Amino acid sequence: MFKTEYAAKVYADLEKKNPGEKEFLQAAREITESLEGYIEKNPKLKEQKILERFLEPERFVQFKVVWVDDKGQFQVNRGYRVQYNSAIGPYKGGLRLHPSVNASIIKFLGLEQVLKNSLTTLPMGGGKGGSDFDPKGKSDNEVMRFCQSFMTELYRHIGPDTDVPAGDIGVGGREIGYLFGQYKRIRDEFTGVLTGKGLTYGGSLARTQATGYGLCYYAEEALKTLKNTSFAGKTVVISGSGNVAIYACEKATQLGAKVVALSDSNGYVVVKDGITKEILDVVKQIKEVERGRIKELASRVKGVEYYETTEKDRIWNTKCDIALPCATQNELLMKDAETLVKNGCIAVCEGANMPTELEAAKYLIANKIVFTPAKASNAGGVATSGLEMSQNSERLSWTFEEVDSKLHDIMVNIFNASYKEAKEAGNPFDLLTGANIAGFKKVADAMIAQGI
Ligand code: NDP
Ligand code: 2IT
Repeated sequence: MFKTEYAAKVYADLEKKNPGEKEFLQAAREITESLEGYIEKNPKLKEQKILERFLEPERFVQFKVVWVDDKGQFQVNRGYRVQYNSAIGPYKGGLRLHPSVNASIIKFLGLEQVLKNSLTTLPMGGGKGGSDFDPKGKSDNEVMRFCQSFMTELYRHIGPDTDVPAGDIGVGGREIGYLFGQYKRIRDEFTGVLTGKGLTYGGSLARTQATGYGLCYYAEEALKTLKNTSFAGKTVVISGSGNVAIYACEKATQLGAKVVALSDSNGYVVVKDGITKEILDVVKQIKEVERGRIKELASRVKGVEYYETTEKDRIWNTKCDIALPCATQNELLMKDAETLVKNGCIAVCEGANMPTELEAAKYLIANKIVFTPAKASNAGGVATSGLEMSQNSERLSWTFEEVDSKLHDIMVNIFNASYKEAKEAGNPFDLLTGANIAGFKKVADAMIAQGI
């Protein structure tokens, strides 16, 4: 619900211009609702239509990607890059490869990225891209041919001082390698045009771990401040079993928690005694090396139960103190939020982008659950991408400890910034409003300074 006519009109106009774009409109609504109070107090923002300008992407590119599969058949996919906002630095944000990818998803991710990148305090604007290509079941050569074709179009839109893509769902070290190789060949330039690169060609130590570790650093700070507690001794449920989930599991365990569940898009595993380092090594082998299903953990490790996910049978039914949604958007519904609260859960900390439905997020905040919004608590990945860019620029590489300690400081700073704004806006538990205001302030200021 909007409190001002102005915000209601901005949103209604956006709805008209972007019909049917469910995820984009959801993110835009949430941001507009959070910012309206702040905008009312700063008339200049309204005069210069900063919110309207902020919600409109600077550029949106859609292109054709044709490639040949192992059987010699032609395949056609659709590629995207949204260059959302460059007020505070070159566009920066990941590439997603998943059959569900469409304009709405790319735009919601790009919009979120603008605020997230601002929160990191590093000089990065926001962008996002990807394709409806499905990497599941494809050979390495098929993935390589797709990535080469994708980059053959994308290269003209990006560059180390223009737009720096990275990984997201379906894009990890393998894909970044093929994309980087093709960019280098076309441009004849060895530059830091992508982040998440391999360690032998300009990647940063700790980038692989960064999003999951950063999530736990932020959550630890939030737990301390809002509930005077910590991960130690807590039972944790994590959805997903990809890059973010695996390293969130690793860090939560190091901080003394017991992680009892992980999932993928088919189902979830429950490990009553907790996922030890040894069990997580098996998960890494299945997911990172073999690209298999989480179900296989049950046949390889004793004491692991597997459940197919259904409407009713959901990972969030597993009793826990802390829930870390780390798979995808809108995976935690209102009914899941109710179950979590009923079961005594004290914190929901988002690793994925917009994993919690807006109504569910509001419900959690109203119930004084420590709710940490994605754009703040998953910013560790892109923050470390920013550190990779710094290392590439000075042609040096820093140690794991150096990068990890910078990541930790950045996450604590992001918590403090979002908490300060949440308190000023009237509710210390509303880190969602806090993060939106803290991220927006800097971008709005830079937009005003640079004129139209
Ligand atoms: P991965 O591709 O490594 O893993 C994705 C995981 O989520 C897999 O377990 C996957 O299961 C599951 N998943 C994906 N789509 C769906 C779906 N539609 N329904 C159910 N489960 C799904 O991606 P990441 O771990 O990198 O990304 C996870 C989330 O974190 C995304 O929201 C991403 O935007 C966000 N994020 C990632 C960052 C990064 O640095 N990588 C940084 C910040 C945020 P399956 O294998 O069955 O598809
Ligand atoms: O959503 C995200 O922040 C990412 N997928 C990481 C982006 C990046 O540029 O590292």
